[in-house]
Order: sequence, then C-alpha cells, then structure tokens
Amino acid sequence: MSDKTYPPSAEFAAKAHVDAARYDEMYAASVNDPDGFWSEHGKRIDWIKPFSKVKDVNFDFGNVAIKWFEDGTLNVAANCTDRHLATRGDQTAIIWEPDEPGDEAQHITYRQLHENVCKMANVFKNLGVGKGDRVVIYLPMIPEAAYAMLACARIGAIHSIVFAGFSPDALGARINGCDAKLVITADTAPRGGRKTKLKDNVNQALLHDVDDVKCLVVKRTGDQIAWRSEGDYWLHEEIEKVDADCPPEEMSAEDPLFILYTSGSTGQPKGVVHTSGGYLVWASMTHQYTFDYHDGDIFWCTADVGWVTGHSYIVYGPLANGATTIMFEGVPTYPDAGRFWAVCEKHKVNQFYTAPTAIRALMGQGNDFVEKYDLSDLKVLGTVGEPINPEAWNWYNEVVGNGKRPIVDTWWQTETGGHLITPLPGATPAKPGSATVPFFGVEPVVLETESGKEIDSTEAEGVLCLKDSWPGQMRTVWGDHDRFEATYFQQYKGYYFSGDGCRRDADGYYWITGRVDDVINVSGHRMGTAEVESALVAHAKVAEAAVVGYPHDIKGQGIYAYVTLMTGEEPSDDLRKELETWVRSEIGPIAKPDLIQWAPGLPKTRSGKIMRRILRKIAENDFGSLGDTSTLADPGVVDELIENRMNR
Ligand code: 6R9
Repeated sequence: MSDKTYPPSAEFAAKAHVDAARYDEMYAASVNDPDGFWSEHGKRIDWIKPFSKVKDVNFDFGNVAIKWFEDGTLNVAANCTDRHLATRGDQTAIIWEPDEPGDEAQHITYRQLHENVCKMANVFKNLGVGKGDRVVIYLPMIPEAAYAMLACARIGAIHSIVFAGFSPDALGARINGCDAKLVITADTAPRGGRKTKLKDNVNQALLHDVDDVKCLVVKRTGDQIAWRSEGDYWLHEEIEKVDADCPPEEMSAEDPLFILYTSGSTGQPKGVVHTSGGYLVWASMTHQYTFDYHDGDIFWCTADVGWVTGHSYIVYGPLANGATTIMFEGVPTYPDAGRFWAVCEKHKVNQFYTAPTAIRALMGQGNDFVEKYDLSDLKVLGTVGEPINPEAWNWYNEVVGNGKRPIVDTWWQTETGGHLITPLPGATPAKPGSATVPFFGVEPVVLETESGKEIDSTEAEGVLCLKDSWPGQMRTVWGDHDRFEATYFQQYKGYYFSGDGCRRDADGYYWITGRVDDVINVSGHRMGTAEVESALVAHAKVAEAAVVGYPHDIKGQGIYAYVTLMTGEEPSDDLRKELETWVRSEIGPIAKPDLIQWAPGLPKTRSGKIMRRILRKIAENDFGSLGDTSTLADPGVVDELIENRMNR
C-alpha cells in the first residue's frame, strides 16, 4: 500500500461542485444536523407531495426500521423523464453502444425515453401488472432494460433484475422468490461476439414450479426461439396496441422501487429491497458529486444493469440528474482490448466508471490499445467493486488518465444503494488503494472484530460498520425482515455491519481489506461460498464440498473448491470438467470454480465443523502458518491436502 497522495489540481477544484473547504463544511453539516441537511438535499428531486418528516431510524436488533422522507410522495420514473422534458427534451438521455462496433449506436432523447417508458408501462398494465406487483427483468444491455425499469417505476410495480449471465435455475429461484407476474427478456443476446439464449433460459426456468408467469420478449437478434404454449408475447406486437399516455402513479417515499438479489455468507442469495424516495436522492446526489457531473457531460458506467452499480449509475442517478448516460452491450475485450477506449473516443466520454478487474485485464494487454485513442474528453475516472491494487491504480492514472484526471475509488454495496466512502474529485487528495473518506451523511466506524468495541483512535483496524442510516440504505430483505436484522444488525449491536474489514490510517482515510465473512469477490461480483458448495453437492457424484477464495491476478479472487466424492467414484479430469459445467448450469458462468481439488477428507473439528481457515491458507499456498490445528478430528487430512494443493 502506497501512501503517496494525489491532490486535485487547483484548476479542477475551482470548477468542481465541491472543493476541500466545501466538503468539510457540508460533511460537518450532514452529521451535526442530519434533519436540516437532508430536508434541504431531499429537495433535489421532484416530490408530488413534499415530505415533512426527514428521518425515522432504529438500528436496535429486534426492532430495526429505516424510513426516510416517509410522508412524501413521488414518482421515480417521472423524476427520470417528465421532469426533464421542458428543459432538455431533445437532449440525449441514453447512448446505446451495441456489441458489434460496426453496428450503429442509438441516441435516445429524453422525449423519446419518456415515450418509450410510457408505452412499455401501458404494455405492462395490459398484461395485468399493477402497483406493488413484481416484474423480473432478464435482459441484455439494451435500452429496453432501462425502459422496463422505468416502466415499472411509473406504474408502481417492483422490478427485480436478474443478470443475463445467470442460469435458468438461478433465474427460476428469483422469479419464485418474489412471485413475479411477468418476466421480460429478449430472444437471444449478443455479447463479445457470442450469444446467450435468454428466451430458452426463461422457458427452462418456467418449467419448474412456476405457474401463471407471463413472458414479454424483446426481439434483439431475430434468432429462432421456442414459444411456450401460452403466456408469451412479443414486445413489438404489444407496443402497437397501446398509446403513449401513462400518468405516473403517486408513490410513497417508502414504497419499494426494486428488489435485487445478492450473495451473503449463508444460504441462498437474499432479495435486497430499496425504496423510492431515499434511494433516488442518494443515487442522484452521489452521481453528481462523486463524479463531479455537470450538465452536458457524457457519463459512462461500464457495469451491467443486472448489478446494483448499473441500477444506480447507468439508470437512476444519471437520469434523475438529466445526464447523458451510456449503455454498452459488449465486453472490454471484444473485438479487442481497445474497445473501452474506442467507445470513450467515439462518444466523447467525460466520466468513466469501471471495475479493477477490467483495469487489470486491460493493463495486461499493453498500452498500445489505449494510446491509439483520443481520450482528451475524460475528466474523471472511477472504480468500484473491490479494492484496487496500487499497480492497477497507477496504470489507470498514468496511461488512461495521462496523470491528469482524478480517480474516485468508490466503496459501497448492493445494500447501500450508492457510494458511502469515496473521494470527491475536486476535494479529496487520492491515495492509490484507499476509498478515502465518507460521503455526506455517512458515519463509518471501525470496530474491534472480536469485542465489537468502537475504536476511537484515528488509526484503527477491524470491521467496518455504519453508525447511522443514510437515505439510500436498503430497508429489508424481501419477505424476510428477520434475515435482514440477523445479517446486518445482530453481530455488532446498534450498528449496520458491512461484512468488510478495514483499516483507518493517520489521515482518517479508509482502506477496505476485503470481506470478513464467507463471501468472495470474483471479478467484482459477489459470490457466497455456500451457494457454490450447495451447487456442487447437488451433483450425484459429490459427497461434500468446501469452497474458499484465493488471490487471482485478474479476478481479484478466484474460486477454489475442495470436493469429496461419493464412495466408489474416481477423480478424473473429465469429472472435473463435468463439475465445472454443472456449477455453470446451476448458477452461471461467474460461479465456475477456477480450481478443484479432490479431497479424500476435509479438515473438521471434533464437532464436525469444517475449518475454513485452514482451507483458505492451503488455497492461498500459504500453509507455513496454519495456526492451531489441535482441535482437528484427524490432523492427517491436512497433510494430504497440502501435498496435493492446486495453487502453487
Ligand atoms: C457496488 C458493489 C459489495 C462488496 C463490498 C466490498 C466490495 C465494492 C469496493 C469494494 C474495496 C471498493 N467493494 N467496492 N472493496 N474498494 N471501492 O460492488 O456492490 O456487488 O454488493 O459488492 O464489494 O467487499 O462489501 P456489491
């Protein structure tokens, strides 16, 4: 970790929304008088009925309740479309860049966006979707994904986006999990020159357990697809039947806007619930300040709308701010490793936001791919998803940013709705690898891991918690408020527990050290080790499995699986491939184990608990310091595992 600092230039700071002095002033106001601060900043969005109550929050385990702006009413879609018609109806809202560089990009104005959203909302209504109903969105990165999100918001339906890389089983579980009435998908989805059969996946997902779920299909490629016997509709046919008049539903600030499933340390993924008012205030405010977004700027977040980053920084934040936001259908390395920079040049991108894993992968391809392109429009660079190693930070800064663009390393989570710890580009001197300081209204604390005691000294190391709420905080787990409380409020009483470890340095800067629970971070995607394990043991030849993360040069962490076979089954390379394919089909390609080690036995305590600490060490190829192994039922198992370790 380097402690070299990179302060914003005086020139940048002078034009920025927030400079250092203003940050101090606003931050102090936000924590000293949250009600006053948020009653002011809550007005940044349009309310139908203004709120009079700002905040009502209880973090006490057993009684956790979080409400912001609760008596206000609004419509989120109207804030992202109608609101801009008078002032910027002809400005581009969305630039869509297709997978094939030769195919034409689309520029969708705010007026067109409004019309498309209203029409899609009317289609949803015709298919029986109303306020409070759930709609699953299983789409590639096409404008219809944004229309569908906003169409739900317009009529008060709750969307749950499932990343198009998830398998039919994972999709089915999410459709069931929220009792969706409608799934919207596409025929097939091109990405990186290959195609995913989305409609086929939906058909498979809807085979089991799911009745009465309608399916609306966007014609993306025109590829041949199979139709179910009933309940399937083409979007382009249904659109013909509706007009563009769809009054926005008046929603309460605390009505749910969306559900988004994310992995945790135990069990299956949980449905994170975000509500309308606080979330939109948070997404739009962080978008404006963290990226120092100004009117007329072209903003590009390379995430997929299937992840929270796409929700907050492709759709809701930018569109609430009247920004021009880019939606990119492809991948960073297709047709070659210059694609990001080609798109930046082509669309004159001003703010560029991506993940460390992409930066590392592109860094490995050499500087020529970057230097070919004119990146002079770039003003701010951002990263998200995992800690960024200083080498990647330096490359991003020097090669992409030409040493002149501030880098914002934004720490946040699906649960937090938007950035919590991040530099502001005109205010905060950056330190490579540190997410730096809290955003307005955010009060991070470092607790001693074991005792849970708050560490008062500036320099601290332990687990990262939040002392109080912020408007963008998740409100509950869909259908399971007890799980919400148990996951985030039980272990450290009175705080929101992030699941991350961190260090605070002498300047009060936060350095996220990674998850302290059984969640691993693979290419910036969260994966519960328990999920991969349950997929593995669902295979007929597998008796037991234990999954841990290990350091991976590009992905940040790789998936390392220890597998014990059923008696009579023989390990082989074919079986290894079979298990890889199996996990892909159970969850999706992102969950495929990178390394599988055959384990005749797993290290267990006498009470039968798997000692993951030891498995992690072996996977990290760091078995010199295994610590106390005296409680193991059979210490011999460990020597065998070390002997045959896969990561050397
Ligand atoms: C937005 C998003 C959340 C987890 C989080 C942490 C890791 C995200 C980070 C970071 C270090 C950053 N994380 N941003 N770690 N520095 N700038 O990624 O949400 O998918 O829910 O993941 O990602 O471990 O707890 P999500």
